Parts: sequence; structure tokens; C-alpha cells
Amino acid sequence: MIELAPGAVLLPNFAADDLWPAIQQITAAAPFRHMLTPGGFKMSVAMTNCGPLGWVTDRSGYRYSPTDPQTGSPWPAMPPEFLALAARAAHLAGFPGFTPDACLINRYEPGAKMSLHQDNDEHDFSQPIVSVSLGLPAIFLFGGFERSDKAARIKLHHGDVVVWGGPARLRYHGVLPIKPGEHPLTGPYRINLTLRTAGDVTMETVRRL
Ligand code: MD6
Ligand code: FE
Repeated sequence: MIELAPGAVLLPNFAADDLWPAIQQITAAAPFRHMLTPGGFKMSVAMTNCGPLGWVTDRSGYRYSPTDPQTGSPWPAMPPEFLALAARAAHLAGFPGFTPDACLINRYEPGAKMSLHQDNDEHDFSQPIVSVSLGLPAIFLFGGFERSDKAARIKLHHGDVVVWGGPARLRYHGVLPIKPGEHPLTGPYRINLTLRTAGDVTMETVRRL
């Protein structure tokens, strides 16, 4: 376990290939799609979700939704092995009792990236986020509390898990453009799972940037 900052740890090679069949089942029911930002740009990362709540974005803003806007159906169920892995990782990192209600699944093709952002659409910042990297490696940007703060570059490999919460919960972070490659499990992609507690979104208002 490697401490990245107070409240943030890297668990190298913590996740196993056995998550892959569940990911394929989820994406068969709720396929990856390139969502629109509130500003109207198509995201380079393709996304889907599982669990009671899913993170979505479109012209009207960022928010959590209990249903897939593409089908109107609930998101696929959270696989028990996702919950178990997330709880185990969070516990090791000092956050016992983590029970996520949302899992965003990101798929990066070569060139896809994630600009610096804060995860602040959740209602309960006392809960951590567990992030699982699979497939092609990525350079993760781990910044400070202002967008302009200098960001550390951390290479994330297949199986690496990052847990962050507490004093690190609102740090800016992002992912540099993925380099082309071929991974035995995921082929030409990097897959990232982020498990969160979104909280009560029944009175949800959307965040516009
Ligand atoms: C990614 N991850 O690794 C994007 N957010 O593909 C995130 O945006 C992220 O890894 C919050 C906490 C952990 C993360
Ligand atoms: Fe994030």
C-alpha cells in the first residue's frame, strides 16, 4: 500500500481478472456510450454504470440517475464482487463500512483522456471513492485543491486500485491521453471502475459548469 497523500492510497495489483465477466454482462445490457458535456462536447471516454445510481451528463448538466437515459431502465445491478472488492480496499485504506450505491465504468480508447476535475456530484463527501484500473496503463494526474495546483503523475497498471477520501476527497485529478496498446484481457482499451456513495438524489439538482 502506497500513500499518495493524506486520505489517498494506491493498492498495486489489488484487483483480479475475475471482474471482467461481470463488466461484459453489464455492458451487454447498458452499452458504453460517449456522453455530452453540458457545454455540448462529446466525451472521449465512453461510459456506462451499474448499481442503484449512475453518473450521467448531457446538455442539461451532470447528475446521478437511477435509470439509463438511453433505455429508461434501471442500470444493471452492482455485482457482489464489485461491492466486496470496494469494501475490502476501502477498509485497508482506513474507511471501514464502505457500501457504494454507484459504479461508473469508463472505457478509454487510445487518445481518450479525462481533464482535471473534482468529483463533487455526490451528497456525502465523508465516503471515499474506490477506483479500479484494468487493461492498458494510464498516467493519472493527482492534483491539489485548485485546478491550477501542480499535479503529480502516477502510472496506473492493470489491477491497481486507488482509494481516496477524507482530506483527499475533493482533490483535482485527471487522466492523460491513453497510449495505443493491446491488453490480453481488455484488448485496445483501458477500463476504469469508480465506486462511490452518491447518496440521496431524489431532490437532485443538476450541476452546470
Ligand atoms: C479514471 N478516474 O481513472 C478516472 N475520480 O479513469 C476518476 O475520475 C476518479 O480514479 C475519483 C476518484 C478516483 C478516480
Ligand atoms: Fe473523478
